[in-house]
Amino acid sequence: MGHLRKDFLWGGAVAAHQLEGGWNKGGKGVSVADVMTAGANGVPRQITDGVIPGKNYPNHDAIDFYGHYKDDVKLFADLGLKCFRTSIAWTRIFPNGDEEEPNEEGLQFYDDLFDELLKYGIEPVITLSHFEMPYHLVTEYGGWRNRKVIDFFTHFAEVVFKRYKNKVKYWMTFNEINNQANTAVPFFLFTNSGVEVKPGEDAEKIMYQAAHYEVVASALAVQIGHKINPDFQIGAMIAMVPLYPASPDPRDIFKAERAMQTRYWFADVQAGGAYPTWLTQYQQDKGWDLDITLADLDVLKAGKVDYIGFSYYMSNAVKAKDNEPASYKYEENVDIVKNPTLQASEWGWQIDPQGLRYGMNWFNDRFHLPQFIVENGFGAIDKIDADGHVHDDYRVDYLRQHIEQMKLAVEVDGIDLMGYTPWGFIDLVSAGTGQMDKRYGFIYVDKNDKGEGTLKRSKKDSFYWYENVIKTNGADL
Ligand code: BGP
Repeated sequence: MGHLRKDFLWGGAVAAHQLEGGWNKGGKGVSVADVMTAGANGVPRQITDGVIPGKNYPNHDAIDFYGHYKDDVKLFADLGLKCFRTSIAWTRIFPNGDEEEPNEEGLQFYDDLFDELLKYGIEPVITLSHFEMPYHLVTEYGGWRNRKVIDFFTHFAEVVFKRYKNKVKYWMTFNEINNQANTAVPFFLFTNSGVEVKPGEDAEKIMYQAAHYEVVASALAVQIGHKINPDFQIGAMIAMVPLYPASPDPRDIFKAERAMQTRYWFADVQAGGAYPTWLTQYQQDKGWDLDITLADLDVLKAGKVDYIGFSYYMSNAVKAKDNEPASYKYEENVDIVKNPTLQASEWGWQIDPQGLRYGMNWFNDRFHLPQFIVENGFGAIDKIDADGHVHDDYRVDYLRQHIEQMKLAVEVDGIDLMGYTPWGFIDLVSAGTGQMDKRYGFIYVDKNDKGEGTLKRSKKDSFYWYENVIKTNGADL
């Protein structure tokens, strides 16, 4: 029977634009996150072309971690965190993205933050681009539609790898790079790639081109990073949402297979170093003249990641259409059906702890690499009770059940797992809704959807529970 590593990285995860605020402080430029409005009552977030007076731009101030990081890191130390996953805001380092020289004030901010973490023995785990890139690269270059952005990104990567080579060991390139596989939701392409699809354009083709440049950039970053410090561990970051067949009908089973292939080819490329045959064939059959060169394919082979980082929140089920085309093309907005065996959160995210073990086995059998669960958690509307505290037993239940499955994957299935960092362990702006009140935290932050509140931090019940989980290395759940 296997067991959790002795130095298992129990931690917490956040992303720069969802908690830092200070969107125009310290020389920072405008990022794609800064031009997105908050959604409300089922209305999705809007992608704007700038800052519209009177609109709610929740990422501008977020929870002002930029101004509170010292006190916050002290709280993280109280919680007992072994690691802290955040991202570097690309726009703090290169405000426009295409400069030669970095912004020293931005570099200094992360130096100070990493020093503060290391002071308490908390290891930084850093994502280079978490749903974020300079907005200037969108307006001037079309975001990741443009091959030039590979150079801008690798320059950014090289600068931060060099600067923090003695402070940061664990890195990831692009957050949830595979979310953009769902081209029916414009939000994903914009946050992943800084791409806006114009009427009449083929979103799918554009996605495959942009994603190709990103995987090439990611593979180059892996090579650059290893040269700067051979001890770096540089991972992929994949959103794992297992897609089950809706029934035992072989057509549903093949549909689910194609759905998994469509969502996870990014892992084939980043961890396996090559495109899967079905996709190369599909792209050829479409007659797309994609800019994918032989030299790029060599880069992909030479820049395989060291580990699979992934998020896990839910699973889905898919059903074949009556007249499936030979391609069995998977379209998320059409092919997903409700799984009657599962309950869902208020946002329709189906709760499936065992799906975590399934996803881990799926990755393990394909790539034989260490894994790192870098997001997992339960978004809910918390209520402050009469005693002034949040009693979030529902959150503890969710996490306990998922950690149990994670342990089975390690102990029974023999999977090598580096760590576990629950998402949004301090309340922050939701990426999907842009709201504050979809909360994941163990630490409550006094701020509501309208932007009102004192920003005061306080401990929820889940804080004390997780503190004990870490203390007992997961023995006491
Ligand atoms: C992942 C993202 C995070 C995050 C989380 C929860 O997709 O990597 O940035 O926010 O999901 O999603 P949401 O905030 O929409 O509830």
